[in-house]
Amino acid sequence: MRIDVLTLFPEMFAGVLGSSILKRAAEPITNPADPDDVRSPVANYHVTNLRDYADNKHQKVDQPSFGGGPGMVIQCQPVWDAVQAVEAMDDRPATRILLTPQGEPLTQPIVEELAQLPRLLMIAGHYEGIDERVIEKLAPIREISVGDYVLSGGELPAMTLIDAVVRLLPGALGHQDSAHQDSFSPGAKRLLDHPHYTRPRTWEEMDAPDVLLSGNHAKIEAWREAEARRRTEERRPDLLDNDPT
Ligand code: 9WO
Repeated sequence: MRIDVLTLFPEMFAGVLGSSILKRAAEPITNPADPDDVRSPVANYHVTNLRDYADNKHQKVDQPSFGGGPGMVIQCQPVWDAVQAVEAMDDRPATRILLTPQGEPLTQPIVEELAQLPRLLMIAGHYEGIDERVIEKLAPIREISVGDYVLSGGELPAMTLIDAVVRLLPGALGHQDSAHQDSFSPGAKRLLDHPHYTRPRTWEEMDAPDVLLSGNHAKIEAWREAEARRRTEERRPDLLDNDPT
């Protein structure tokens, strides 16, 4: 999958895209048994500065809002030109996504849907937002929100979406199956996760549950399922509504 991001703050992305699973997903896949067997990364990231597409020598891309009010609005032209230029860099059709509090709420089923696509192009607004006319002209474009709060820009939501999608790509994760056992994954019955424990068995006079050390895997699975259900009922009963399972 190719992932493009258009932003006024490209420097925000280096740490996130250069760490952990997102970093590993962008590295070539090598086969220790056959050093000649080198495959393409499962993901490629291309972060573009919208200022590179300003049409003036000051690289200015924003103007005061028509109608007044505080703050600046990103102009249509740099956004439109950047999308055209970046889309032409690769043959695969890009699904356009705008990160905005006005978008559809992001859920795990949407993440799974996006993970099937060959290419995502994310636009992160900043300041007061982007001129509505270019959003209209970019149709079809998916407007997505990662939560009901206002941030200073769409960059952190773009990184959130990249993280959620890339960890699902085949080969991106250490353990191939673990992504599909997660809370909210379709096969996982939309429960919260069960609690986790590790060594030492006793810490500060608190014992890990005996069942987890019993070696009885059927019993362990049943305990985890019951704990997941109990925590979901207690903390997020909304997730169980209309769900007969
Ligand atoms: C500011 C504002 C102030 C009062 C009432 C509503 C308001 N909405 C906004 C607003 O949307 N500001 C944006 C800041 C402009 C464009 C980028 N910004 C942004 C994106 N903030 N938060 C997001 C975002 C994106 C996706 N998911 C959650 C939040």
